[in-house]
Amino acid sequence: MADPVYLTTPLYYVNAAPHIGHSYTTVAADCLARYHRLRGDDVFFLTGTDEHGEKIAQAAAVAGLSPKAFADRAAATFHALWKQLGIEGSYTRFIRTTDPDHEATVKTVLQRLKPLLRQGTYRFWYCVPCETSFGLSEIDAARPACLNCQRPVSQVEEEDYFLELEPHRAWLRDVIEREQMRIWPVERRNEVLGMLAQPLPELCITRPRSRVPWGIDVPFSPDHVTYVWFDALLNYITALGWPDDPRFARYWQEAGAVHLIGKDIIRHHALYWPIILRALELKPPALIFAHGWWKIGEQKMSKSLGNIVDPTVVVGQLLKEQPFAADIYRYFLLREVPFGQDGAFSEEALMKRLQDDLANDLGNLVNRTLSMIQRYCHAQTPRAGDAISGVSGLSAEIASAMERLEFSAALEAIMRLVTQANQYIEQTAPWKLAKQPGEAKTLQAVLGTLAEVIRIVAIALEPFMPRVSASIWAQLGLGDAPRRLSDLSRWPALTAGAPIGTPQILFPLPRTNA
Ligand code: ME8
Repeated sequence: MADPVYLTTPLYYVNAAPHIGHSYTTVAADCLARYHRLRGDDVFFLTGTDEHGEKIAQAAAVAGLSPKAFADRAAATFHALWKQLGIEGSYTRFIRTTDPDHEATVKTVLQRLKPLLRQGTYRFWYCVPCETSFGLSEIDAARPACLNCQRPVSQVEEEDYFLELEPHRAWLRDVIEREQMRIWPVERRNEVLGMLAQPLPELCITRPRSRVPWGIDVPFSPDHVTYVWFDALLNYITALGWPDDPRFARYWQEAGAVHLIGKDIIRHHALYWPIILRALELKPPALIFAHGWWKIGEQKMSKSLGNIVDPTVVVGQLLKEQPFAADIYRYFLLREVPFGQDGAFSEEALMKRLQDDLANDLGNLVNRTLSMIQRYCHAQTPRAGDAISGVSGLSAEIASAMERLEFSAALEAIMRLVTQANQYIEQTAPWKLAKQPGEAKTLQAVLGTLAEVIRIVAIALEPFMPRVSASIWAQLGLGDAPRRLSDLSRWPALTAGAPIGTPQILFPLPRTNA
């Protein structure tokens, strides 16, 4: 039976349209989900939207809509983007925190945890854009600014319910140190261990309805709604039908959750979340990967800062001449910056990847090979000769990179094989062989070898560029045959004599006179 895998993205706030940062986490999660499926694993891939809280209520008021109507519209924007990027249909569920099953889960959890909660007065600084509170002593009252985003914070005093975190500090440190809950990359793990070196303040998990009316009801207090972060984190178990659905046992307990997030929300995922789970007698996630930030200049790209690049503009306008625009964008995101580090987005960097890696290397390899098979082999797959040197290690290299979520390293390995195959074309010069009647067999073997390399590249690229992969597959004449990771190390695998499909230019570039 296939191994279960549970992968999640954050639930994005619906206060504004998604930008590159949001697409980054979801593209990465989709890539990982597709990789596991290619391996034959049984994947539950979850994404969705976070729809309660002050900042959504404020944004809805500005738009002149009810919070729910506003959230409906925003959730549709996320759906549309995932469709454009080839992700719709890959996720198992798109959860919204306003979904009835989620609201029911939150209320059940609150009832269960009630004996652990303390009611009291809460005085704090609050940053609405970050939906995050800070202790009174944490912020300089003379210049009250958010520790996260540096925007103004306001002081609040109210009656709320609290969950104690401090009694959990010792075991949580232990669980992280023993790698029972892995935090990657190591800089983020160290950051969390640093947080755990200090006493942990209580977590306030409610808001007075009088101040924040847009939230999930607290079943034992009509005057309160649930704090948006407490609500949102629970989505990860709602989606699996906690507590009784067999999917919960399979994907949470057996597989162990893999949460992909940005480093901005590491505290919520690596401190609050495992503690809430422990209070419910559930095990912590298996892995939290907190990737870096896409920046514009020195600043984090952020909806509330307004310095965003819209993925639909990149795909729909910058790359509008490209038949595989979304895949080019996916390739850029995953290849340009090692997962875990910060990166800068620029149009020049995107275009350079398109020109160098994709058009000149990958596109050229596929098109030259298939055109030559058409011309010299009656459009029939020739029998391959020996594999070129880069083939044998590829499968292990990809496995080891993907195990560590090093997407850029996996792509680098694939593109190295592409470069080698192009060099092989130059060395063997099939167009010369074609002019020498005595070399007909060699010509067939060379083109057969290249066809096998392209087959391997198409499989390996599936998680990263699913539509390009499908096109190469069709051009090889492989139609509906499944792509499987285990076939990466088969040589040869193509049926000699079978017809190829119609060659198509993958990445057409305008001709330059240079
Ligand atoms: O925090 N670079 O939602 P959010 C890279 N609702 N990734 C970025 C990014 C950037 N500049 N900006 C955003 C929330 N992201 C909560 C989450 S989860 C139960 C609740 C990505 O809309 C990254 O994944 O602010 C980051 O963690 C997430 O979007 C924050 O999205």
